[in-house]
Amino acid sequence: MMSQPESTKNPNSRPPEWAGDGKGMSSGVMPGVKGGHDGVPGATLQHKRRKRPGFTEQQMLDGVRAGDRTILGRVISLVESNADHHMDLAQALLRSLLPETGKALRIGITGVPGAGKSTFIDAFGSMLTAKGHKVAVLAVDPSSTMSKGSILGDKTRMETLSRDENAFIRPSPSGGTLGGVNRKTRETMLICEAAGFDVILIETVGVGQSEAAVRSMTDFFMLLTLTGAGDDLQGIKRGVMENADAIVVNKADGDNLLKAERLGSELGHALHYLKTPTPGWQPSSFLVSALKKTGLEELWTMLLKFKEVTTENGELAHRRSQQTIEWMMGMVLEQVQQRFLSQPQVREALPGLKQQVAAGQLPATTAARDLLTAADQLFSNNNQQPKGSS
Ligand SMILES: Nc1nc2c(ncn2[C@@H]2O[C@H](COP(=O)(O)OP(=O)(O)OP(=O)(O)O)[C@@H](O)[C@H]2O)c(=O)[nH]1
Ligand SMILES: [Mg+2]
Repeated sequence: MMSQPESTKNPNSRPPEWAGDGKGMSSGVMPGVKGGHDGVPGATLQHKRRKRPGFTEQQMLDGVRAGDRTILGRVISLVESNADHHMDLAQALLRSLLPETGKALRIGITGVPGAGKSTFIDAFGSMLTAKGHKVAVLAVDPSSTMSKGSILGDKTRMETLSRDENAFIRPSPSGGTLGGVNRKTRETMLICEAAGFDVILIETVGVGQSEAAVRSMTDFFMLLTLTGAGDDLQGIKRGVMENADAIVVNKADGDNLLKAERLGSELGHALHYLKTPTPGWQPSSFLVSALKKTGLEELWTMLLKFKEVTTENGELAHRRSQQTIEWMMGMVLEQVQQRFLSQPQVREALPGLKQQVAAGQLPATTAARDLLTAADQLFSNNNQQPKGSS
């Protein structure tokens, strides 16, 4: 990150506390306006601003390990930051904490808006904390950057859990790209595990890409569904069903109970004819009411069974190592793509080549080769042509 030239810096500003010596900060914090607020004279602030204490790396490590919520929040903010010096520190912390990660059961929850995911997580999470578990709730919702309202923004829907000291709720990071949100959520999950949370619930909206992201970071993937609103058997995409380790029909209460029971048995039947996402595990359907808190115990019993079966047959360990490798490769490929597309030669040549390809004047393969040749310096080492590039 570029630091601002000294001459343009406001002499009255200082780096924020958490920035250490402030190197690399492009802006500073201005002292408050005396005797007024927002330029309104006399409207003095009643309360004193509490200074955020700075923590050393060791204090942060100890704090996370001890489950200190303030420090946990601070470390997650570092993980979520896009500033290079925060990223370096976050990576150092993660590296030290890595041996303490991996102990939680990681559960992904998807479903259309209004399926009752937040209500369900509130009820299910509260049941688990009552059993002595520590529950972390995270979200993957790339749209939250645009709409400003995260799916977890409505903490009112998780009223019980948000007041529970054995629960920790973190809304979806505003990371811009799905890749950014993806990395931040994964690393937040690891930090939460090091802090002793043994159940991680990750909520996502029922759209392809973020669903796939959550599937790729969890042990168990649960589809929460409901009757009506076109979300019956035909309404559920086969691909989503084939990804689910269980399908949970929510709102099985009141007038809706009979319909829910019918859908539940249809789904249970259908699941037997579909590909299963986890070798050695047969997905089935469940009925719950997040509102009336019914069916939740059965669900937990099933999740424990899943853990037992996949630990025994090695699938859990295999899935996790595959996920981590794919994640690493994903990050590399994303960077390579970004660097390639930002090469001046590529940026210069691309519009013209696209036009010619669209107009049918140039074969796509030729254009692709021309483009790669234009950017060869990106891949070459000491001007050596990479193998197979001709
Ligand atoms: N009858 C009944 N209503 C429920 C149940 N669970 C949730 N609801 C209601 O369904 C509505 C949507 O619930 P949410 O928990 O916000 O649903 P969501 O899936 O998190 O929705 P988004 O965050 O918008 O994707 C709310 O009005 C809830 O009160 C249930 O088990 N039974
Ligand atoms: Mg919600």
